[in-house]
Amino acid sequence: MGKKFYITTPIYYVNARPHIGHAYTTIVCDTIARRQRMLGSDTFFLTGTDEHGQKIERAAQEAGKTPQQYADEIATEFRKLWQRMGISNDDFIRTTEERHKKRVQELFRRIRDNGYIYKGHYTGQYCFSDELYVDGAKPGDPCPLCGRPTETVEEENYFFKLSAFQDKLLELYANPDFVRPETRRNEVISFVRSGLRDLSISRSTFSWGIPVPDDPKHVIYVWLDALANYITAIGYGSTHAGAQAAFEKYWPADVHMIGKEIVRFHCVYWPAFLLAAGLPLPKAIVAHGWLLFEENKMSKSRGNIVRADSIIEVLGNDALRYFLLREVVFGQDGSFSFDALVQRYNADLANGLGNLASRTLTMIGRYFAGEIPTASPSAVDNSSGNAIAEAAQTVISEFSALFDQFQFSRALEVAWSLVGAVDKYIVENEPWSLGEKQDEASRARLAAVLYTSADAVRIVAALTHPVMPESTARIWAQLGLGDIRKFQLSTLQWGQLPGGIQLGKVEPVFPRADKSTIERMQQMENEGRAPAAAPVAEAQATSQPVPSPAEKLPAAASDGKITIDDFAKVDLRVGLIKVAEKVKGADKLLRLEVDIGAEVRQLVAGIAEAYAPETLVGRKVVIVANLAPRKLRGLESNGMIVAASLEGGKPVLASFLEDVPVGARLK
Ligand code: ME8
Repeated sequence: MGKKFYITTPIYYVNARPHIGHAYTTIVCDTIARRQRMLGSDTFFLTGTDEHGQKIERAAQEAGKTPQQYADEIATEFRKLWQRMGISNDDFIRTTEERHKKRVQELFRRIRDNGYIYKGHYTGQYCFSDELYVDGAKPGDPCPLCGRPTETVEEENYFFKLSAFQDKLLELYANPDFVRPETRRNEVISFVRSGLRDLSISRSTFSWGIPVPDDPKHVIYVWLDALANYITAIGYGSTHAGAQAAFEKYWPADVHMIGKEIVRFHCVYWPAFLLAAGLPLPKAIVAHGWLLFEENKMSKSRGNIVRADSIIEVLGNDALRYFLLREVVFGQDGSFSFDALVQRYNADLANGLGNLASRTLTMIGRYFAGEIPTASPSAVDNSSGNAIAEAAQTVISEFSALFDQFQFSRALEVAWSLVGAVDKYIVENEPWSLGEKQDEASRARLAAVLYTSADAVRIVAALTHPVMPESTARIWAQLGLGDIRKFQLSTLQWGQLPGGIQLGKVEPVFPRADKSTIERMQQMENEGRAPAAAPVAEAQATSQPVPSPAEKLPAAASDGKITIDDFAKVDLRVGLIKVAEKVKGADKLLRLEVDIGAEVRQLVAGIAEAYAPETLVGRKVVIVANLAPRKLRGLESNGMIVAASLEGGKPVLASFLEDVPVGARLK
């Protein structure tokens, strides 16, 4: 094994279900981890959930659950989503696990024994959303991170001597790689230069946390608890020899990947805690920007969330991964929209790499009986082919340099320049015309053209395997190269494609998406529908190539006409809304009682963001009355309310201009 490489995501709060903002960080880390594994590094990739603190305690209370029940449910959602998305994390740490709690107490003891903790009294402002002490603020002042009003906290606390580390921290930031990108580094430097006050690191007015050693009336400040996950998960503070060895091997982390809003905790508090404990510091803290939806940061509190489920079910994991890495300039904020996703998918994947792979392989099938033609020196001796070979070598080195500088979008752009160059090369050399001719020179040129195209496809697949693990594995297998996971990326160079090998079964990897693709994703979003089983993660475990969910597209999108009998199966009725109320803990859902003539039905509808409950009572709507019942948030929903779905997923209820009797059938 080569050098070790340890990378972490933030551990996500369990006050809300995962959305594609969380998926973004996790995908970025997964991609980096996969590349490191391909380069032969002994890689450890950690993610997990942050489960203590007042914010979680309050969210659980609102949901009518104990904090542990609540945390168990949401942590399971995160874990399952990462499995469905094929995320290759080596561990998943939960801060409510015993191993974590004991080791955090050990860290607290060590910092205290080193003289950096003292008891004091805190009166000041606190932001419960960010779990942040806001120094120098007055009652009612907003939180500097999220803008919500702070609350006054007055209690006996343990304090951490953060002020003792000001100079040491500033020395650390002199290393330009420690905090990235530059803008974040400057932000941190100016924050620390403006002066550091000691930090309260315990709370005594609630109990959902890890008890302070020897003083269990206090619980440890949730950020000290959470940040420590990066060392507890790999064995810090354990008495087991194996765990200790893992800690020795993997710590310090090579990259802590975070969103830009938690820079202060990671770049100021975390290194100070480690310095106080006498532990080595992480090598780099890398902060990315936010995914925006409709111009705002995607977040639960704003209610402008898109989940990964609908996208991965309809277009597949790789489409989401490619889109996020290609479309968002890493470090900056980036907008998400279904339109942009589908456009990128079609342009770069369906029409780009997918089309190049399938036309190249289909022609090898047709003209060389599915055997990669041998590229004899005379055959490749044509100048445009040589230009492709040279371009490919340059792409390999540029892609690698850009990728290792976290410039994923540029790296992919560079890789796609090769796809574009080969497309052009194919058009110029017209292999389909060469294929019609039988003379030796034409056959040799045809062999050279198809070999050149196939080797370029191989190179793009190898480079982008960390980004699109499933589809590139399929392309690799179609090229007859076997299991891509066995390929050592550091050896990649032009011309390694062995002539004479037999192609695997050639199938399209990225079928074109059409208008209905967006509608289907939006519809799933609106319904807040949990995805069906987990076909992708399960299929991955087998040795068979994974059929991409996108392959289902043509069937669903085929001109798909139904007969009048099919339509007659849908029982559409006029309903009168009698009761409408919000569903606790679900931003999008309303519970409705709807009179459909013969009976009053309970329905759960994803329309809470578009309609206030009180505006719905007395309104006539259209109901699908014969849908099988299903449960949403524990409530049985008997039927579906019909609505138009607008851009961004906003529902608009179907209604009538004339008066219609309740229970009337629509046909
Ligand atoms: O902050 N765009 O957890 P959290 C991009 N528990 N990334 C986003 C995003 C968006 N719109 N929304 C969330 C916490 N993220 C703490 C961390 S670490 C010791 C403790 C990603 O659930 C991004 O990585 O609020 C961000 O930093 C993280 O989720 C915040 O997750």
